Amino acid sequence: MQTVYTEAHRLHHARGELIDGALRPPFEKPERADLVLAAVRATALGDVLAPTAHGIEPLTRVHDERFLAFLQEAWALWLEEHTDETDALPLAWPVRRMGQREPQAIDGRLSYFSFDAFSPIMFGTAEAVLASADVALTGVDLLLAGDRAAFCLCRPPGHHAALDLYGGYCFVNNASAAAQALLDHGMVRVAVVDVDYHHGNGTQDIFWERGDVLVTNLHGDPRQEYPFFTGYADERGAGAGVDANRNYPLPMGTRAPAWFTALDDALGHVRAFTPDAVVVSLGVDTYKDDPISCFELETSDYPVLGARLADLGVPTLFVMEGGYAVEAIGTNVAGVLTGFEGA
Ligand code: OKP
Ligand code: ZN
Repeated sequence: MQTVYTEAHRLHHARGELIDGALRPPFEKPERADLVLAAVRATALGDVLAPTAHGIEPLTRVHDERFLAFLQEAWALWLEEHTDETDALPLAWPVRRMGQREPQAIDGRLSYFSFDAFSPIMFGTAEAVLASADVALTGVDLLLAGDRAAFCLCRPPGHHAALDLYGGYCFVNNASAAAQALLDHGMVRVAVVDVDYHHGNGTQDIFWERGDVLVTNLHGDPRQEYPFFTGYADERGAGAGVDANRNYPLPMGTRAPAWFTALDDALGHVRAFTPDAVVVSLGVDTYKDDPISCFELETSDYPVLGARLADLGVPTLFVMEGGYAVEAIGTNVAGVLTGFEGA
């Protein structure tokens, strides 16, 4: 399979990440993509291509237009009221017992369009975010042209970004934009398999009332894990989307046997859905040594995951999400992809 990648991800490089009450060196950093690219190049996986520009239109299919416009202008607005010595961060949200009107001040608008304080915006964020979406949409083009699979080396990641909310290091939902683009180019049903350690609340939100996109999600139990307020098993979708959302919250310390049991259940639903394509939100923060996650998958488990996905026998788009154990991220991602190819 081919990989889609661009250096533009480097334009997004947080100065610091709000972690445990302090600004610390970020976990979500450019080196992550560099290491995944190096590992892919070290395998015989296939060519690495640059993305082509798809513009904003495919993103308006899954995001609110005001939200997309805000992401484009946020840094300039921040600079009108702040210096460029800090990244732009929200600090006060419209939660329970408050209204939901969009304010005018940049500080208020950052909060209005976000749900946490560890997804900083800086000078190059908007460009990097659009390039990351282009990576996913270029992968879609490869599937539409007949490739069996493609790897979209997206950074920043996307699965936490909802209709009009950014957070969790995510600004635009690359996997959702890709799924929607597949439908917009003639596919009838698309399934998302989100194997990142964290619940893909954004993807769930975007397709919540949709019956043409099945969203399945394995993740840390929201009673213990970020994003804390989504990811319960009883969240099954609404309206036309009832039963087209399947969550598998798993306890901290989950090891391969229990994880693969949940995966097999999710893949059973995918098979029953008879999708025309599968979009895999590929996070490898399920790895035992991930610094911010608490599952116990081993490097040898990732090729098994790839093989199980290949068994579906459906065109498959891999979209990069999380994974913060930099010493292993490349090996683990390459393991999934080569496991898929070898199956
Ligand atoms: C992004 B992706 C709370 C820490 C929250 C942020 C996790 C963002 C994950 N104690 N950490 O899904 O990998
Ligand atoms: Zn994650």
